[in-house]
Amino acid sequence: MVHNRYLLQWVQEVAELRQPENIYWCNGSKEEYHALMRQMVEKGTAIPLKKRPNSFLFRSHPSDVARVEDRTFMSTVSRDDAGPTNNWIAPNELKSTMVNLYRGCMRGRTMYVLPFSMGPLNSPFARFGVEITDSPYVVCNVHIMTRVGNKVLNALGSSENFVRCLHSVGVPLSPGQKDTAWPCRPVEQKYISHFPEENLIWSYGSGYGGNALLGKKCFALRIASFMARKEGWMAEHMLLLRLISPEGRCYHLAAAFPSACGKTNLAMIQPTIPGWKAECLGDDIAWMHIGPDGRLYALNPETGFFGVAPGTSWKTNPVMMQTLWGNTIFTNCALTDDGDVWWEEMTPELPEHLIDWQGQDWTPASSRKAAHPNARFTVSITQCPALSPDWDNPEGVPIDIIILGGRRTTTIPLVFEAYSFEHGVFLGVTQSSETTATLGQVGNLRRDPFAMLPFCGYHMGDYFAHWLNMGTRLGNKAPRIFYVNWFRKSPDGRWLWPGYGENSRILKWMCERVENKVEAIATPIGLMTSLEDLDLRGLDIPSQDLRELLRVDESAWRTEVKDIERHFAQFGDRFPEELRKQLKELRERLGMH
Ligand code: GTP
Ligand code: SPV
Ligand code: MN
Repeated sequence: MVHNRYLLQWVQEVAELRQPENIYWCNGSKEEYHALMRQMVEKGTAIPLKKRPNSFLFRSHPSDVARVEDRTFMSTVSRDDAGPTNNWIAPNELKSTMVNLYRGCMRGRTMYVLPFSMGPLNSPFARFGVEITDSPYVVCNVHIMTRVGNKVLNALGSSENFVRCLHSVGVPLSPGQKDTAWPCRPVEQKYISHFPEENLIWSYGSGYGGNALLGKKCFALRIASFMARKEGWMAEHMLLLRLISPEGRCYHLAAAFPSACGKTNLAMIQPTIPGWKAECLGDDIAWMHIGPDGRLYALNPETGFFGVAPGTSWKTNPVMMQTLWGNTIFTNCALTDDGDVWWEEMTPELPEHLIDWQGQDWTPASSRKAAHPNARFTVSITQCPALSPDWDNPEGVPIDIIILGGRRTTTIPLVFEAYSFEHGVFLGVTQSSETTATLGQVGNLRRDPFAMLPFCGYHMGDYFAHWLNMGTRLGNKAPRIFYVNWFRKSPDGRWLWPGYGENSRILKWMCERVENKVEAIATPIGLMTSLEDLDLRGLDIPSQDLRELLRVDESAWRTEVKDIERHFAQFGDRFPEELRKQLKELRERLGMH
């Protein structure tokens, strides 16, 4: 029995408008998960994989394969509060549009009510939500990605303090009508709407990833970043990692890279340098608070990985390959003839025959990809063999190092360090990346401040000020800030840096900087390492590539400055003066006057 009257009343209101055939309160049990999966197998929407225990393949509709940023809205009462980087519609107008879409949208379907917690239930930093959805696929995914069910309901008690997360695929069924394998609306009819002033999310028309698993980007980043600013903490698009030196010293790292730029891979790094070990704490989201000792503590509010499949292999990410042994949901991967999944670069050799992500025959002669480039797996973090014992520590872990980065084929060196926390914020504000399949268009340069461009729940100028303010509060206990770029290419298109496990060499340099064990070289863009101070033992890279990786291309940087000035111009009078000062200093160091 549910006693929370706020929840009961909301569920009743939602059901009145949306007219589901029945209402199912999720208890969060394994049995519930299996029963829903069984139903989806019977319907033909889930394909059981013979080769992986308790694992299933789903194929989405070809129009519903990734987050839809153009259809994502931050609906604050005042337009200015959403800022220049968010799509905005006035709450009244957006709600009236969506009420019309929602009317009767669950006819012929079950409405699932799924209480969940972002963060460990015993953590003072946990925040609760309830997702109402008509997609059993979403329920199963949220089961893996968060803490769900009765235990959350009990912890919530009679409190009104939960984020209302409403989701519908938007495809009612008339009596006797057969459902499609992946019901959804066409792109221009999808809405991923946030009402941060009301702790409310309304999602319509998509069943995929961040559009539909509302605890993730919608709540744990957009709504949470809004809460965090008000309450004095941070919700960031960051992986969390513990690095252990040969002497046994632990370092905690948080890294913000844009979507599909290597967070999951770095979170699971297997250091190639002798004696160093790594433990995974999280791969996508970090909630950070200032602890009683004045340091910055971070926790991962999720319990699962929703990771990019293509590119994951025994060579690049063996820890993830082990994690995926079973109990995994695969979406938009290819199916092998013996009943396993496959995706591009998973194996050195191409399979002779596959069923591709759209259900068509595929052979190496086919000119198209077998898996969708944004094909993903959903798997519990507890299956990760490199999981840190502190992954669900209710207080989080103290952060020593913040890493920023992105995918840049030119200009940005392999690694450099910020001169100060304020300079680090400047680096975050100017963070940039070439776009990937997560966004449809591949290869365009975009500024993605702190990898939060699509996820900041309020005016980005205020967000930058909040970062600076956190730095002031942290003072000399603030983490050190570094910038990395694993993605440099030669003019003929080769990766200049081997990446993956070899990135541990760069992380080691960062730890040595924290310990003041190595000097750094002052350059116009920041503090850099000499070649001698990088541990490159056992690595076979042409020295000219190494020099290129660490070169500050001043003329390219002067062009970069012009782009940064255009970027700054959009934020208007909420833009912190400190950042203009940082830009001025960069110009001066580059000899621009
Ligand atoms: P989201 O889940 O979308 O937030 O992505 P993510 O940031 O977790 O990225 P992920 O780790 O899944 O990596 C995305 C792509 O980058 C994959 O194809 C990886 O193989 C590739 N990648 C990751 N790390 C490296 C690296 O060090 N070097 C190179 N060259 N590629 C990398
Ligand atoms: C991302 O795009 O950053 C993801 C995938 O992690 S999704 O959850 O779909 O947003
Ligand atoms: Mn992500």
